[in-house]
Amino acid sequence: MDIAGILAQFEIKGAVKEVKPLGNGLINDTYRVVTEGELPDYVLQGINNAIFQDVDLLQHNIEVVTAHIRSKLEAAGSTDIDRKVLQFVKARDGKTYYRDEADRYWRVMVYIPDTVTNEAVTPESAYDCGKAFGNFEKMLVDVPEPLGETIPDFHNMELRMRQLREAVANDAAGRLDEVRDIVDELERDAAEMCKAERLHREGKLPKRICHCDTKVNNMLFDRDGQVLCVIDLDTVMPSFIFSDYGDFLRTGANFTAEDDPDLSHVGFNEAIFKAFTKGYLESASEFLTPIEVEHLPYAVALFPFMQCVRFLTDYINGDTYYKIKYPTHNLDRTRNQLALYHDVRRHDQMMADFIQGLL
Ligand code: GN1
Ligand code: MG
Repeated sequence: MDIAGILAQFEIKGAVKEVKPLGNGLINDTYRVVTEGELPDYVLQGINNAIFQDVDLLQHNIEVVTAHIRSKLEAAGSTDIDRKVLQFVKARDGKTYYRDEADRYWRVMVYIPDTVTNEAVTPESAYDCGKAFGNFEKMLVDVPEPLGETIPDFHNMELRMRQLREAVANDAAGRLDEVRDIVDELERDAAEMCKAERLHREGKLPKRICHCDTKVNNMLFDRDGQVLCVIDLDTVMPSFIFSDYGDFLRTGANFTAEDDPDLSHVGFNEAIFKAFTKGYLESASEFLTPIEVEHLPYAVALFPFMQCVRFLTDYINGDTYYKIKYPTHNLDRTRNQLALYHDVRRHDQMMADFIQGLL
């Protein structure tokens, strides 16, 4: 891969000293481009266009969102704005991405220096994360133009069930026998978990601009632990707010990583749930409708359930979507998320009571 040739397509300043891998996303390939001297470093990303098939739409969404956030920060008199919103570097043709001869897509952002990313959440940071993601949604309630779905029906539970059923019907990797009990278990709760789509069809649940990948490692913190900004904007699209609220807790409030094969480590962390929910509602309650608030505990259960369905579908299909490190990686992830789902359900009443108490 001709990294130097790709970088030459972008209007970057300074001589490149080193290019090294950055982060641990499961989808895109990300590198830090270190430049000589005082000039800024950059982040180079190869966009996974098997997953994000409409790169033009993807980058359009991101441009609209970052410009809107920037204008909100300016209007609020915020300082240090370049560290609070991502800035994309234009390619020679004026676009914010470049397509190489091999039909791979690339983009470049300015690297925000002196930042820290975290893989784990503490009750203290969970409160700030809740505020930050609530605030992110709040800034985007009035985006000036409609955004597209960068992955159509990304968090549509009905679609995810259809994909699972299709995988089961095909059994492409011959793995179905091994996981049939898990499929049956998921089927038992599937109708209940598809409630959001029903409420939406009945006109009771709106779609809003959401981040849709609200993991703590998709936020940048400064060296004092303050949240600076939300990153990884590929999945910013219209969705139910459950996406942001529920998916954060799926990873943040699990006592262990989503792929820990030791299920005795898996469990729902009440302290993190409470702190995150408090922060989230402090910034989001002014625009949320009662039906959205009432279904927040549903959202907490929905995301481990949905992720379990997605990992299992990929396992049955023979690992065509998520990067894996060993053959049963997706199966371990599936079992982990199922265990988390069950533990969350044991907290249904606690969650409802806690949210009621905050209002
Ligand atoms: C993917 O690449 P990463 O880790 O940010 C996935 C999420 C899943 C997550 C599970 C576009 O996100 O939806 O929740 O893996 N992103 C996409 O680890 O499918
Ligand atoms: Mg990420």
